[in-house]
Amino acid sequence: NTAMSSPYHAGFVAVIGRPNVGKSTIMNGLLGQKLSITSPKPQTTRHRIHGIHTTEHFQIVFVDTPGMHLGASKSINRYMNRAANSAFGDVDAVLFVVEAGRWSKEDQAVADKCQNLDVPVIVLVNKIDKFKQKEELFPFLQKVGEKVPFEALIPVSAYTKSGFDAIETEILKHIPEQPAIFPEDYITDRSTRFLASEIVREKLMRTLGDEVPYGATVEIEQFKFDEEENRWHINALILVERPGQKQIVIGKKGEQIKQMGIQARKDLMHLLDSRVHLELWVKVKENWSDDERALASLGYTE
Ligand code: GDP
Ligand code: K
Ligand code: MG
Repeated sequence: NTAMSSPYHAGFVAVIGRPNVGKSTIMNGLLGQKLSITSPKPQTTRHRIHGIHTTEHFQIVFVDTPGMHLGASKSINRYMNRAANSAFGDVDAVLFVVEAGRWSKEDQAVADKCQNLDVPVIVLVNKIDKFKQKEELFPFLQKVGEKVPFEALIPVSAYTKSGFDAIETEILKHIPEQPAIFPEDYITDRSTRFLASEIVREKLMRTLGDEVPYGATVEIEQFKFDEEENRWHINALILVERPGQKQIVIGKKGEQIKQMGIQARKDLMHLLDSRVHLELWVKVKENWSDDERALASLGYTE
């Protein structure tokens, strides 16, 4: 074959939008691997995280972000907005995710930010699987198109992966010709230890009711491979803000925390490709989410 191979492309793409539109689910879907945690609760993603998708022809570094939300009064909420905003810097394109059929003030605030960007904005209208009749979507697509200065507007579903080929094609138009930025076997900028703490936190977000998860964070206290036992030993400390929350996390006869442990362990074995011994502990640390020093020591640093 004498055909010239096409030049290599590599670049950064930020995934932005208000909480709960499906940013993390979309990034995981594009990566073909679950990296960023997801749940039906807003503010599941608290930290910026890179997901690196490398092929023979291109490397796309997705930057998943916490959802931008209005009225961030607590320190942790301000941290999340900072993490989201900082993703705008030095990217080659932005994926602005919105939810089909729903446009709120928070979407408008993100759209307003997009007005001043000098990088292309690709709008993804996600969750179209919720619409049986595609025609029902047209007025919404039109409305969104009028509000955002977009390069492309793509209806997608992270559940069915409808529209995913179009996302990749569109991104490739905007990332520069250059060699890969990260080694080809890198999947993220985050440590395995960080990913482990996120897996435990995901179980909290998914399992507990509405109030507790926002007051909870996870610290990995031990993370080591035992050669003799041929398995990882992981101790994770769940920090909550009040004694009542601790009781809820533990549950009646410890049933709640046991179930979360079972689910987290399953994901950790998958992540580490190894057997895992997991211990979960719960401790009260009052007001950690509104205390700058506590936040920094718990890894909430830019
Ligand atoms: P983020 O806060 O924007 O990162 O949103 P997540 O990725 O955590 O997703 C929020 C919720 O929306 C979760 O319950 C997801 O399972 C759900 N979700 C994500 N993508 C889709 C989709 O394409 N269709 C439907 N029906 N739900 C979705
Ligand atoms: K979420
Ligand atoms: Mg997220």
